[in-house]
Amino acid sequence: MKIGITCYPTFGGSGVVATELGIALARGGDDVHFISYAMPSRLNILHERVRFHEVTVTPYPLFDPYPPYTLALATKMAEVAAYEKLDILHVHYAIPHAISAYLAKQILAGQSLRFITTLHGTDITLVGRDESYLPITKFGIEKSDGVTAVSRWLKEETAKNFATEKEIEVIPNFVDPSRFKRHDSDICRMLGAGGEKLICHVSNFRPVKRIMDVMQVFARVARKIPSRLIMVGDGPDRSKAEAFCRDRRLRDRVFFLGNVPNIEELLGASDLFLLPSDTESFGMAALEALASEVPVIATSAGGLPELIIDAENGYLLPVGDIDAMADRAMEILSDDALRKRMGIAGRELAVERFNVAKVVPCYRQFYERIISSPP
Ligand code: GMT
Repeated sequence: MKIGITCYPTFGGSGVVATELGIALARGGDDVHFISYAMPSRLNILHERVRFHEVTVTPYPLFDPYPPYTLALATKMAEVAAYEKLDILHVHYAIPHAISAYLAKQILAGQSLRFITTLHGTDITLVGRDESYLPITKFGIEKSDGVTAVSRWLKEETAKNFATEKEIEVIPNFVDPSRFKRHDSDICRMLGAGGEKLICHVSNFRPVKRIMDVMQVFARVARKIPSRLIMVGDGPDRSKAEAFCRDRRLRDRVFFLGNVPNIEELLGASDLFLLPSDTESFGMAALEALASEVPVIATSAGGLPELIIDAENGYLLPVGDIDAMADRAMEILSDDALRKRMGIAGRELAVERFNVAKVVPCYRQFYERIISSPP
């Protein structure tokens, strides 16, 4: 099959899922064409069946300060679909990708290009709900030939927020358990954490991730348990969190590593993962932690209960309940047997339910169904 994939090329979850999906499809024998404004950050392999097509927005004085990326993307999608004879176009994150795909389909009226939109989270729960984008997001969803959501919760939110009856297939995010596993890495030594416990957080540091809760939890834990915190990612709340560490004299215990590419080594050496988000449609980084045998403490928000089973592979707590999170963190970090038992349970769930080998064929079957359905 010849598949076009459009995503945000940054370190965000939707870009990660889209890239891993494309790589897995190419390894399975499909031709995959990524179409975006930059090479996706996780596209760090050379594969004969993977191509990247860069979207450039030609500058023109009248376009300042709003160059029409959506239109340039639609044009590139139509061009790639026509010349590469794409069977299907799969866009990740509804805004503006579903609209560009819809336009590309109109441009290629004779070729009957089908497109699928995968909803990831904030395209539905935050930005897509904003009045300024709601009608266009709903339009993009309803005009898609197929729609998938990464969790049952996100499917329900979409139907509710957009008052739509569009059929939505739930295909969860996935992980490669041969890559995300316990790692004998030098990372603890590098961070100077001899016998100390390692706590990890990975995100884009946006307000929805509540990274100040991560700081508050760690400040409480560090008082009682020799431990260090690794903060992976970058974003608007980083400065505030760094200032907190300076004020609390935690600078030598908290490491802001930025957007590091190979997070599997960091996760695989961690003892605990924290994800205190306000809302989370799925929680890709939490799944990668589970696969790495790391217990997760998260909020009982959004789709997180679909992968974190309270008291089995971690703990689920109310949003903002920092004291309870700190108590549970100390419980796990001070009881090696509990930490290991939870770690093993997390990996089992990741391998059984969210294995790349199980989930990617679901996408492929969905493509086949959409391609063979009447226009
Ligand atoms: O909003 C973000 O944090 C980034 C966003 C994205 O689309 O890049 O992440 C969303 O998609 C991920 C992949 O499906 C999910 O694992 C995240 O839970 C989801 N984020 C939120 O719902 C906040």
